[in-house]
Amino acid sequence: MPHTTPGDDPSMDLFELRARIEQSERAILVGVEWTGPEGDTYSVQDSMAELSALAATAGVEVVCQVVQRRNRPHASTLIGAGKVEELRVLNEELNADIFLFDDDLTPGQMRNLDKILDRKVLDRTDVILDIFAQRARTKEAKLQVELAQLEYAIPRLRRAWTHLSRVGAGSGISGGVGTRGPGRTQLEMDQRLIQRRMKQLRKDLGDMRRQRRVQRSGRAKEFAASLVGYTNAGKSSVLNALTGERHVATEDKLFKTLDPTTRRLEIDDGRSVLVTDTVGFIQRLPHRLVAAFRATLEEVLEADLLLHVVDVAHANPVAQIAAVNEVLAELDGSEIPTLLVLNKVDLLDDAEMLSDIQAEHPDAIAVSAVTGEGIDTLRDELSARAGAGEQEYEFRLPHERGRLLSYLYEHGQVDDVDYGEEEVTVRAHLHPKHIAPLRDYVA
Ligand SMILES: Nc1nc2c(ncn2[C@@H]2O[C@H](COP(=O)(O)OP(=O)(O)OP(=O)(O)O)[C@@H](O)[C@H]2O)c(=O)[nH]1
Ligand SMILES: [Mg+2]
Repeated sequence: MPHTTPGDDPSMDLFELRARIEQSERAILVGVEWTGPEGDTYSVQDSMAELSALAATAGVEVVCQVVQRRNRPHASTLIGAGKVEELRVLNEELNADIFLFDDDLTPGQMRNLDKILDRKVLDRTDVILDIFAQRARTKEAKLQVELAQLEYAIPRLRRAWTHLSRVGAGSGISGGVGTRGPGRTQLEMDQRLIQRRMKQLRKDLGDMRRQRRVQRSGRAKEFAASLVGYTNAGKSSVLNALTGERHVATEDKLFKTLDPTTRRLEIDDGRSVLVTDTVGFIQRLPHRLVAAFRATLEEVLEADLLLHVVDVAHANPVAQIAAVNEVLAELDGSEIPTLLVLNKVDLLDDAEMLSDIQAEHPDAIAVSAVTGEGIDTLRDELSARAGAGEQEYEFRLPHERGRLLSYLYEHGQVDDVDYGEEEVTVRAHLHPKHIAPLRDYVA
């Protein structure tokens, strides 16, 4: 389904566009620079820049950013009481609609901040869930988002109630950030009903997953690669560059892609690989979201090879690589062979960062999905990996077993076919794992 944004759809009603702009909410972002013994791999500046991008993606205008240094969270308000009061006074002037915290807040902290600040208080997870709710297109993605929202909402139910009575549940755009998506309308039910709904969602998702597994097992086992990586790293762009088509929508926004898309890539005569593009990762990806999207992601992780796409033009690609590896570990995907794809090299002024990463990962391939640089090398590497472990065979197939020849075309690379009187002689490269139906015909 095509995705459109107000900026790129010329047919969009100007009226509607203006209405959206007028309704866009204004937020004050609040971050904490943790100075405790653990520190943070992600600097507070990077994290706030990312929160700002998340806010923009959710359609929220950032009016101001406030950072406090602390060595541990304040139990009841995360930041100190003096800072909270400072925020309240600041907002008498700015009159923002939302306080958006970069750190996740406990239900208690949210309630307390809510009361003192008298504005909508949201955290990072709220915004990520909101973006997912806005972007979910397929039935499965919608159910997964709803499940994640409900799980996140349950302990916060009382707070949600007061908000919903203020803004009107499920009213789409008018409810504003943090109130969108099916999950929010469900909040009007009592906790028991929500539990029942969650049970149903888990069952429906389980059914969908089983159904897809059946479909998958019927399919030929082709070499499969999955694109993984930080959100906005350029995964969809790399898929488009590899296939030479613009199948997958790309945008300079976070979490553009939610649903997996698979394309067959013909690499050289006969051999093809399946490449799947999917949802991106982010530092501190909400655990509940990972849990809800586990089904989607598990399928992605059944790949023979992961193409881990990295935006080398980003301020801190090394931290992003680490964040992705963390999520992969959480999903038990660390064991899958991985090829690092260093993308956006066209944006680099100095190659120092690139050579640092390459020193650490000598197999990494530098590419630009925009200029096409390095894409052929990536395709060759895919071809080599897909062919790795194949052996050369000669088969003598009886004429009536023509199906086996199709099987060979599908699973291996056919190098030569000679139609004799008695039989067909075929020379082919094939992985031994596909040899079973052909074993009797090896020459
Ligand atoms: N200059 C440059 N821009 C790129 C390159 N690859 C991707 N981009 C841009 O980066 C932005 C994100 O690209 P996407 O392909 O949507 O990234 P993604 O990883 O699929 O992002 P999500 O689906 O949101 O996780 C888009 O604006 C792309 O045009 C590249 O090699 N060079
Ligand atoms: Mg994408």
